Amino acid sequence: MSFPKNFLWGGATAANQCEGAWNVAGKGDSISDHNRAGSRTAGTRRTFDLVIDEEKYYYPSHTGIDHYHRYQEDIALFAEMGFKVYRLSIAWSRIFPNGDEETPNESGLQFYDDLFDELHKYGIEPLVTISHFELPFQLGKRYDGFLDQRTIAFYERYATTLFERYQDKVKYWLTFNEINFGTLEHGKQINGLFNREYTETEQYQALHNVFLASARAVVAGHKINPEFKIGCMLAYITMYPKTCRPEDVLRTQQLNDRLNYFCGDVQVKGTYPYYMKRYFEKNDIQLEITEEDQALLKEGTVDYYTFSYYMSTCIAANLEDREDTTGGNLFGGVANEYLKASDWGWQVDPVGLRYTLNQIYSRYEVPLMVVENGLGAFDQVEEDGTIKDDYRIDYFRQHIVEMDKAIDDGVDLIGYTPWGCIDLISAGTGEMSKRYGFIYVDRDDEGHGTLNRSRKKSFYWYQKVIETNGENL
Ligand code: BGP
Repeated sequence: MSFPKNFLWGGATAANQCEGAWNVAGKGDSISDHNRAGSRTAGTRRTFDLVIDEEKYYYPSHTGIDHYHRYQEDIALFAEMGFKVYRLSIAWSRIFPNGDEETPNESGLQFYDDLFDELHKYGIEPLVTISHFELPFQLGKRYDGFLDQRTIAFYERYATTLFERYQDKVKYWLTFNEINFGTLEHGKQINGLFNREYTETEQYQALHNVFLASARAVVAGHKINPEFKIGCMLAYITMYPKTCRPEDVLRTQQLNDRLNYFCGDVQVKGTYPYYMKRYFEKNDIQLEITEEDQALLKEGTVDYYTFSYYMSTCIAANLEDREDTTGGNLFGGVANEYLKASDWGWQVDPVGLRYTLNQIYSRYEVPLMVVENGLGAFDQVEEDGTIKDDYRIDYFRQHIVEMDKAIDDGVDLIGYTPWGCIDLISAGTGEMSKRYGFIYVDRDDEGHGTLNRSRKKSFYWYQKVIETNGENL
């Protein structure tokens, strides 16, 4: 086994999918509180069907799994599994309820202070996503989110507030979750674009402002504490050519550049890559990128690279330019006949993880972390209360084997935080029944249930994995 001694084993969640307590202690509403997620399609379910509705609140983030009130119990369970690290996000609207206030909300800050203390009690290192799909709703409403440059300053104030407050409690930070979703037609809402129709120019301008916000945070964070490790986070959907026809291979390269590489290139290398400049020219996308912006991007490059990995997809030459993503895999593409899919159509590809780790590392040569990976599945509670999720154990075992091989290949992989280590609300479907956890939460899609926690079979399995540093799979 090649896992280094200090390898960061753990798990990951996001505030809006688990905390609940959506309007408690001064919290404002966020875009996730207005997100009508998850329309169903035959047999499978759609994901990231983000529709923001101004008037109504759809998303079950209101109660989540009530982690806000039960975090002590949950952290005790993480500790029992032996977590070295716990990836969580801070709800921006707990700290700045509308996003544009001058002073932060003290009770919001206090909540995370207590949570970090609880983690440190067990020697668990927090890994904090500063913004995970939950822009304060008013920033979208009043400013069109990141399309307005003022939002960059609001984000910087928010990030700086966190850095100052938690400088002795948090070392690992991520500026934005799955930042490359902002390149997708159906992903622009995460940057606060939901008031009207937006042009592609506006969409990329908003994303540019997100890059600037991230860079400003990196610069500010390093000033506050030079020990901080501040990273980027991308949704990486590995792409293979459908056939070895050169046209398919070329098309794969083009889409892979734009959807997988682009944001990482900006955040790790600090410059816009040539292929995007050409894409903008060809599509009449005119962005305002000043010399100052360019200098800032260079200065604010990240310390490490993290990504979510759930699936790979296949690309054929005749696919449209902006993908139709309503099929199984999130970035579109066609099915891979050699792989099986989850119940939600995501094609499971453990070997692809080794390939991906090598691909990313050869490009950047900075430390990598897999901060999301996992199998969304329907779990069955037996009469005696046990949950025998062998399918989940199989999934993780295969992925961990491939991570091990990637480390052996020479990749500097420093940690692994499986997604939804405790069952939570799915971002894509807005439901509970797409479960990822080692810990079961008694709650159904309609919001019924005791919210009691219980250990699945995979809980004990992962505990052994961590205890033996990946030896006992
Ligand atoms: C990622 C998001 C997470 C998480 C995960 C699983 O894209 O960063 O928030 O939800 O996907 O997706 P889903 O919940 O749709 O199964």
